Amino acid sequence: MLIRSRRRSEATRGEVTPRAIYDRRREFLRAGLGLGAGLALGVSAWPAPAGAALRGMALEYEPSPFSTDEALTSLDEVTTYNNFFELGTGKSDPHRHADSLVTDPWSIRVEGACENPGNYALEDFVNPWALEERIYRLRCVEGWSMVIPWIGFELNRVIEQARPESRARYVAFESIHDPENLRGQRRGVLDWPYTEGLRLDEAMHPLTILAVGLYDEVLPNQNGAPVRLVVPWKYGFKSIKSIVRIRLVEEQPPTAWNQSQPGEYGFYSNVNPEVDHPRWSQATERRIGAFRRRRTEMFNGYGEEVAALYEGMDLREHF
Ligand SMILES: Nc1nc2c(c(=O)[nH]1)N[C@H]1C(S)=C(S)[C@@H](COP(=O)(O)O)O[C@H]1N2
Ligand SMILES: [Mo]
Repeated sequence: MLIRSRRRSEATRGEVTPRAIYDRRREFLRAGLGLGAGLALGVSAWPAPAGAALRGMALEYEPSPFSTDEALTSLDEVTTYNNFFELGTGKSDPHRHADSLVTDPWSIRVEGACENPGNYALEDFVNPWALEERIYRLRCVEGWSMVIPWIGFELNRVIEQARPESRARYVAFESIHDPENLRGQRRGVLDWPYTEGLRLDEAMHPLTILAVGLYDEVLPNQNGAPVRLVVPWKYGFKSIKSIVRIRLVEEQPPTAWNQSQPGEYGFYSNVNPEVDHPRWSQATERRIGAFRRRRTEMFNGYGEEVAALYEGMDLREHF
């Protein structure tokens, strides 16, 4: 696939050099994979760059068999073309205003219908889990897509640790609420704080991760620091950023986009080329950095893994 940089003059900043280093490291990892299972797959030969540590924790991680080997979207595009309405509604606003997201201190509350709720400092929330690199496609409901090397861990770890009660059937998520610093929250574009939700089995699925980094770096603010959800078979808006609360609940929880425009954004929001958004087709997408539009795949290409979750459901009704 052809990748081009948007502005040649910027090619040396955050694009060509880090990308080249990154690809070399990946070749090293691939070579390691080819040498048999006994070989350690850690990235110790390529220590995380200075700064790529989360409050003193180095972002050491292993590659994952769930990763796609499609060409990556450049670090530059991944961090300058974003949706993060707390930082503004324009695609370049999150990058421009990234500094106004205050992530220190940060704690995450896990609560609701569970036997082991907790209020965790960020370090304690992340530290217990081994990190993996998950290279996922992410497809925005607006019709663009990216391929991003996330660093994170499966959400099911956190949910298991919370020990859900049998009445828990959904998981509700909430983003930071800080209108003093977040310009977007001083306007009523959405009901703040941003909320999202998953059915419990979707949340427990091994493809569903909490990301704390991307491209070898701690998650940049504009991508949802310090912890964001990534659900690769759903439209991008389900992947809620800057999470402060995870709540096990009995009923399908309200979600920000569904509340604001229920006819346009359903609770499930599975990527589905056959169900159009009322104002535009979902049949094709533009991979950021590539020339040509491509066909959008059912469940964003993750159907083999997730289609069983929706057996017997009418996905036009439950869009
Ligand atoms: N809290 C919060 N999370 C959010 C959003 C947002 O505005 N606020 N935008 C969503 C949308 S529409 C998309 S497409 C993805 C974009 O993630 P990225 O900027 O890291 O590519 O984040 C999602 N998560
Ligand atoms: Mo999106």
